[in-house]
Amino acid sequence: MPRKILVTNALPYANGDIHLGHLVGYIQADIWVRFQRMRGHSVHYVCADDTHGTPVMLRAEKEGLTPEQLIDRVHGEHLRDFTAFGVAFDNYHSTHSTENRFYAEDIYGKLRTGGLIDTRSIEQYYDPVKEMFLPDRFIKGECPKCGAADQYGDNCEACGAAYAPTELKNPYSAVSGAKPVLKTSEHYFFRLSDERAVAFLREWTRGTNAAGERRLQAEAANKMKEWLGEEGENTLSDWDISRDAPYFGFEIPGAPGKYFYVWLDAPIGYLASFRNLADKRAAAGETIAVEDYTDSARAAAAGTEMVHFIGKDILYFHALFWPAMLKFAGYATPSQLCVNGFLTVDGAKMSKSRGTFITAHSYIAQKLNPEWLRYYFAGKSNGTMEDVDLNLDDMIAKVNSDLVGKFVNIASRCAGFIGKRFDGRLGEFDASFELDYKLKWHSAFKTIVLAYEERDYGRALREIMHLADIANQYVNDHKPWELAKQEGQEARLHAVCSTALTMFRDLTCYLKPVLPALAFQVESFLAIPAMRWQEQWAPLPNGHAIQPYSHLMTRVERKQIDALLEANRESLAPAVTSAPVKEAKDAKVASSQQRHAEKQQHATQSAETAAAHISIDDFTKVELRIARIVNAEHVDGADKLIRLQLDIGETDDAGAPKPRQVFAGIKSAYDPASLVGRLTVMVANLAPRKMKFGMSEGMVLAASDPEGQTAGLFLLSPDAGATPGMRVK
Ligand code: B3M
Ligand code: ZN
Repeated sequence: MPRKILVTNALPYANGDIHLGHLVGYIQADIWVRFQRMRGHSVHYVCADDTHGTPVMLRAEKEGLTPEQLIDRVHGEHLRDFTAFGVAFDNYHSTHSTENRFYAEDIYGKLRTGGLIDTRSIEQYYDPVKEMFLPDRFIKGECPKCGAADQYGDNCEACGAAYAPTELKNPYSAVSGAKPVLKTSEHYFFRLSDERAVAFLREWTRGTNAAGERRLQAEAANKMKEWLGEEGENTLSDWDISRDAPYFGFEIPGAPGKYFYVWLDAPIGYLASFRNLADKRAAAGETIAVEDYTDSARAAAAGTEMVHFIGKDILYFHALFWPAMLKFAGYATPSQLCVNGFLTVDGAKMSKSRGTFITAHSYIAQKLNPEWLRYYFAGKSNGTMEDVDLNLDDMIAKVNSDLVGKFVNIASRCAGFIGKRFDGRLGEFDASFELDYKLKWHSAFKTIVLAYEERDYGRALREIMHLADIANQYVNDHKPWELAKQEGQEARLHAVCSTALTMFRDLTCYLKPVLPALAFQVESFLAIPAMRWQEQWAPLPNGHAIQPYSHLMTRVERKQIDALLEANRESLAPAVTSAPVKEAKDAKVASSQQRHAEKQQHATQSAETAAAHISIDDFTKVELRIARIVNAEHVDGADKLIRLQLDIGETDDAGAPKPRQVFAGIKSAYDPASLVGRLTVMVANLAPRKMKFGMSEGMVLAASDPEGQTAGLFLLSPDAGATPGMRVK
């Protein structure tokens, strides 16, 4: 029975760029959606921008835009970035939409009728200059615990303490700089502490999805236990769902001047985007029965599922408020939450000064292949809430060895013969290998399906690469390049290449959820329809005509990654914004922007006094590697240079070693013959330089006295044990 699944990704907030940290969760969801579809299930995949709230309102004001203008622009940018990374939503909508207003009012109205909305007076900080209540993040002051200056109203970044904004010493408004005053106002609350809500959440936590998988990952279920407390206990508090004007959002019906808090209507945006999708499809003559997914009774009858992919920082909203809101408004509740961890880069938090706060757009602008990242993130996903580390050297190694070295290599070694020798037509699958391969394919199939289903993509890829090893072994054993030279081996050559290409097709099919663009290219190269996952294996048919092979994927070079980091490195100079910045009303009070600029200035000054030193970041920009000198020769017409060929472990697309050529000014000290075979250290990421005698692709390191080589020149060598390609740091 095909499953009917509505899949969502968390809605990115409309005041910032999409970065690689976001992409972890989006890529995970997109892979899952593609996998389910290839299995024949029906999936609707929707997302939207999360547009309401104070940050959007203030950001728009700073940029001299209306909130609507800002969110329009950001919507375009976000959609552009997702599309570039192959994250293919069926609909990318907005929470600032008529559909969202409808659902927000409907859900709120039903909760109110059900006795789950309360009003209460609360005291809150108010900015008398800006005439607005201040959210915690917009109040700053000295930490009540450690005294650190400029800390936010909810927690201290210096000592980690959490507190209420009213506990801050010398508080000031981060919006105007004014001293905030306490003011009372009436707020609306969702009564999450109601016994019905608590009982429902306890039961909901224990559920499973239609494939029998637990609704919550183990870590998420544990968090729920912590939040819900022991059976019979009630540890939940009511949730404040209103904000006072001025606020960018939806006004609460019957409550002038009161707005729904952004987090109330944010998840409702899932439903709004879905409804909007259905309306668009209806205009094209296709029906999506929205209520089969949103109405609790109808969803139960239709057996539909609603699966949310989210980051671990927003679990609380999705596991407590959201299901309870839906439940008590008569809506279908989520079938499953798929929660991902945070992204670290090279083992550390993403950092603007290191250039590891990498925006999706910069990655595309630097012309890096988005499928490199999809592959790497997939390999690091195991279906848990653990953080994912993007280790840049590891990513280069994985992509180059798995995708280029193992996978693409199969096609590039065999396709040419089919074109040149057999008029582009395939022959028989190798009969002596068929039974063996079929068994391997079948056992891989089972593992891979299960791994994808559980979002343990790392396991799926390991199994796929195992199958790629089998295919490469087959090609290595039968050596088509040798068969091609031998008399009377035509039929054998034909079978070997055709067999390899069928295996290549199988691998592509398994990789397709992760690498959709590459799979699409392969489908046109092999001249086959869009691949699906079939339980039955059959080879590409004898006589089938394929297209000429053209290059499928290039290797990642470290210098591309370095350029990416460089493009994302925030300079220490005060940031120049092109957008107009409004003057603070009271010029004597430093606005948060000014404070920010001041901080930056301090940083610049200290960077200047330290000019005699470089930072570790500067040093790590230099990519030093162990190199083996595989050839050395005199250069005709050059009296100082020796032409070196240096092996640093790099290979060409066919897997053959590909040494670098470097011209080194060491002729006065070395006889070329004495250099061959020895190890030294090279700078591997120096921009290639065109010299009179050819390209020089790096530099070797040698010591000399400062005056002028009176004492000679001394090439560096590593201690025994170092091997070509090792990084020197
Ligand atoms: N916009 C996440 C954030 O900006 C939030 C997600 C909403 S999902 C309904 O931190
Ligand atoms: Zn502190």
